[in-house]
This record gives sequence, structure tokens and C-alpha cells, in this order.
Amino acid sequence: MLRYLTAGESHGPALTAIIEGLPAGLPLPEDYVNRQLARRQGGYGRGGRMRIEQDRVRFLAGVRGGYTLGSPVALHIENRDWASWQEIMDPGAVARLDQRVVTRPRPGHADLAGALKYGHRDIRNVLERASARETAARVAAGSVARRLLEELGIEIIGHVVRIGPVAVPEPGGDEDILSTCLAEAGGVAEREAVSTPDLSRLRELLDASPVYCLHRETAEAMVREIDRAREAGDSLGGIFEIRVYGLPPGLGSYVHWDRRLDGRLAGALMSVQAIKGVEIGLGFAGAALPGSQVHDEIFYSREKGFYRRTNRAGGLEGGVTNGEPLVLRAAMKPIPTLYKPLRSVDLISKEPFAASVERSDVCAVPAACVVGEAVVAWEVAASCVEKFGGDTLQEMKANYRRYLECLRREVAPDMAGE
Ligand code: EPS
Repeated sequence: MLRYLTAGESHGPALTAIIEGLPAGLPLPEDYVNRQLARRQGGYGRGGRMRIEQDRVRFLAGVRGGYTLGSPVALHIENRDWASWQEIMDPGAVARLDQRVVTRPRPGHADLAGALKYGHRDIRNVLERASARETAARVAAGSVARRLLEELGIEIIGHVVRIGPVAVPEPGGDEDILSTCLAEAGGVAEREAVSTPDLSRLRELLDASPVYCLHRETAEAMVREIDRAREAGDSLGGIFEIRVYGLPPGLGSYVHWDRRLDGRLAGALMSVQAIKGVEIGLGFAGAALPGSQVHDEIFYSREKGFYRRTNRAGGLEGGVTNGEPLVLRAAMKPIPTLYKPLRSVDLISKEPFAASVERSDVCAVPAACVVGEAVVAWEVAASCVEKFGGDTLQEMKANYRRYLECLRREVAPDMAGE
């Protein structure tokens, strides 16, 4: 079983994660994780805090000479802002608990619900942990999972499809949105190219986009929209899409509710700060269509085995991967920390006031997309560890190869041994 925990407050000394259940022998360079941490810090629309932080991972346990040992991996990310908060956030009795006290709950944050739940009279005790700063630790853990998936030939890519009112044009019928993006970028737009796209080309396009959007014209409009929101003292949400390629059929299970991979993926994405909705494949749009336009017909050829011409199910049927790419979308609400005041009531005095702030991001959808990739990578890797197990990477890969071999025999018995 692959599991992890994170700990750390936003202005505390550091963020920490402990990962348990990784096989030994996985190559795990710090730079690999650092690249994902840097992507999470990027994206147009971030606020002043990202100029202070420069997230870098330090492995404190479980990795030696660049390879996992099979023991728990402990990782550490320093909070640079700690230097300005040490007096207030100190874990010892010297902490100035009378300074920077927060009693004014901000609508849309965990502030009020968290203070009521834990009996805190200083909302700082809530917001420090509820903060999306925690996602740096999740991205670090998710990068480790992603490294493991790469060894099995499984690749993850995420892209932003909407920021506020600005969205990538949705193609009609069963056309894939990646076709629209690739066509605009001057690439191949065939469905074949989309079912196994050139991921390095897509990553180049993503790296060149300030909002991690593959459609250049839309990305430019998104940047303008973020500028408008900043000037208006407002914030913006949006939608990102995560895809997983190179998956075998058979991850997850239909036999019990908590083993269904769709449930685990939706839970992981919904647990990311500010996410309010998740779709798999057609998602909510499927509810408005007749069944004949929703389900993916099954075909067979000796070369391809079983295959589909559409992927409206988003790669999952019965909570099990069906061999098609995973396609997931998550909707992020606008960041609730607004320069534009919203009405609220003081926790202690019960006096009404208008909540406003000094420092915030205007839009963190691109960052959330990187977090989405990380949490999806985690769930897929956990399902691979469950299915293929093994104490060493070599053992896990051998189990995986054996499974694929069995599938091939099952699918094309007359080809066995060829
Ligand atoms: C956050 C508020 C801001 C963001 C922070 C999440 O931090 P601060 O209150 O220090 O200005 O910058 O995000 C991060 C620090 C990060 O690393 O993503 C919040 O309230 O959730």
C-alpha cells in the first residue's frame, strides 16, 4: 500500500511529507521534484508570496545516492517567509500569540468553520494549515509518484481550459479538445495523434504559456482577464484538465466502493484547496444526452486488441481503467481572499465588518493544475502498487510485464508465443 501524510503551516518553518510503500531502487533526483515545485509556483496571476518562496525539496530519509531505499521517504520544503513570522509562529512558549491575531473570518475560507470546529479564538490557527501553501508538499509527494509511473511508461499531463469567462473553444461531437489546441499550434489534429499524442510537444507548448493553456489565442485572453480582475480588486477561478496516457486496463476495481478508481481520483481532486467540482470524461454533459450518445462502443482488431473510437467515459468503466487515457476535469472557485470587501462578522465581538486583505493571488488555476497532476499521479501510482506490488522497482516492473503478457494472451490467444 502506498500512502503519505503532509504536515506544515503556511508561515511555519517548513512543509513536510512522509511517503510509505515505495519500492526500493527507484531513481529519484531532487531536481526532478524541484521542477514540479517550480511549475506549481508559476502561472500568471500569483501574488507577492511567490516572490519570497523558492520551493526546493530536501530528502531527509528513504533516499540514498539518488535511489529510494524501500524505507519511508521523508521530504522537507523550507518556508522562506518563516524568517518574518518566527516570533509569531514559534512552536515554543516564546511565540507572540498576542500579535497578528485574526478574528475576522473571510467568506469562502476555512476560517469560520475551522474556528468553530477546533475552538480557536485566533483564526490564524486555522488559516495557517488550511492555506493552499500545503499543496507544495502534495506536489512533492505527487512528483515521487509520477517518477514511479514513468518507469511503467505512464505519463501525466495537465492543461488549463478555462479562467473565469475565458475558455478554450470546445470542439463539437467527439472531437478532442487537444485537437483544437494542436491544430491552433500548427500540429497534427488527427484523433490518432490525440489518443497517443506527442507529450513532449504538448509540454513545450505548456511551458511557453503563462497560464498553462495549450491554446495560444485563449491563453492571451486569459492573461488579459486576470489583469482586469486584478485592477478590479477581484479574483478568478477556472477549470483544468488532467490526462493520463499509457495506462493498462485493470487498475482500480468494481468489486468494492472504496476500490473504485473513479471515486479515489474524484476524492483526491476534490480535496485540493478551492476545488468545487470534478468531472470524468463527458461528466455533467453526459447527463443531458441519451445513452446511445454517451457509451463508447467496443471494437476489436488483431493489431490493437479491444479498442474504442471514442473516450467519453474518460478511461474508466465500473471504477476500472479500460485502457483508454484518463480524462479528468476539476473546477476551481475564485480565490476567496479579495481586495474587494465582502461582508462578514467578527468571531469575538460579533460586530459586522467588510473583509479585505493586503496580499493575495488573483488567480491560481495554473498552479492548481500542477497540484491536480500531482494528486492524480498519486492515486494512479497507488493503484499500480496495489496491483503489481513488489519490494523493488525491478520486481514491480516484472510483475507489470507479466500482467501485460497475460492480457495479450487473453486478448489474442492465436498470437500467443508469436
Ligand atoms: C494562500 C495565501 C497566500 C498564497 C498562499 C496561499 O499566502 P500569504 O497569505 O502568505 O500571502 O500565496 O500560497 C502559497 C504560499 C503557495 O505556496 O502556494 C491561502 O490563503 O491559501
